[in-house]
Amino acid sequence: MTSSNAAARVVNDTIAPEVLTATARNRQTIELLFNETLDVFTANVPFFYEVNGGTPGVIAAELRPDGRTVVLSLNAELEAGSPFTVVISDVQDLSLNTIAPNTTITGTVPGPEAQVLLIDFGGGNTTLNGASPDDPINHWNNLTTTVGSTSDGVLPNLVTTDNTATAVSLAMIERFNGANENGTTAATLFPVDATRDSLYGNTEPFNTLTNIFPKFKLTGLDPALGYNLTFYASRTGVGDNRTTRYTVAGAATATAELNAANNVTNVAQVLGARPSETGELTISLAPAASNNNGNHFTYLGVLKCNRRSCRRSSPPRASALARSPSNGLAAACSKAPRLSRVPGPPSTAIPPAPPPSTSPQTTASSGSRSRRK
Ligand SMILES: [Ca+2]
Ligand SMILES: [Ca+2]
Ligand SMILES: [Ca+2]
Repeated sequence: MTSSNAAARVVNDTIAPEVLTATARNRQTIELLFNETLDVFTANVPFFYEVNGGTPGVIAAELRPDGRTVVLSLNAELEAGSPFTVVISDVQDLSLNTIAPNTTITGTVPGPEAQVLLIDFGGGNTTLNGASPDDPINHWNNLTTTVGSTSDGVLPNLVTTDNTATAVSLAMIERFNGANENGTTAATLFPVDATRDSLYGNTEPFNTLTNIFPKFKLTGLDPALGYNLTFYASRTGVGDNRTTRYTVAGAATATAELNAANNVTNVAQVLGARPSETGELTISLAPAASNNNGNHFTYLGVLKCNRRSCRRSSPPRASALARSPSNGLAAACSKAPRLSRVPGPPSTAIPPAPPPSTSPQTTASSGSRSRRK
């Protein structure tokens, strides 16, 4: 090979691949992350992986498009909350270096408290258990206009990301106006069918409706636990500010804000929200003070709800309270971990916004403030 052979993609790789992490996506699916691109023919051999000494069995191994992640499918469920071990042999990198024999890595199966709910708010592009950029095996709940444009509709028994039915339901209190399909298709936080659409509210008249302040509640929650709520919304192709303030009311009240205008990567979060004594969290949308849209549109495209352990025997320390004096929910469950994977402003940094103006503001001064939602 000469120095002009710049097209050569693999140059003298003599280092064997290594496994970095093992993550149980649900009780029958383990994801292995390797430190380099693997040879697909060896990576996809189920026989090269052994979980917990062979029980449950590995019935499929699939290298994902990133070339470094292998998804193992098991023939039985792992025990929730328990550690597991994967032993790997004979898997090779692109230069056919073989992983060290009996390479072992461990992980922990999510416990029953690590319940995760994903809700896609929007129109007809519902999110199923299909391809997604972040995790292809998540199961979703879809709130479309059929329920979301009513003030008494219920989406019962939400399923977790591993498709376990729960006692948690979503009950509408005040309707959304309708669905908007103009969200981003470039986000990687959630599947395209979740980010491209949203349900919206408005204050000035739109679609013959005025002062639409959407409001709903999650019921069937555990009053003893804390919940991390992540809000996402995207509305592309606009030049104004369309910030929504999400208010979460349970044992206490907290708010978070997100500007949907041209948003791709940002989220808003309320961490450690404690439900009411009856197990409910009520979530309401209103335009934030910074929202200067002519209709004061508000949006919700995705809601992610992580149930977290919240030890009542460990009351929040004074220092934690002092850091977030305006956020009773976060302070009430200071043990709740942050969702460090996603960017966006933490809710505890956002001061409460003033109540929204329900009267029409001055006439839109620019044609760019279109009458389109
Ligand atoms: Ca290598
Ligand atoms: Ca959707
Ligand atoms: Ca959506």
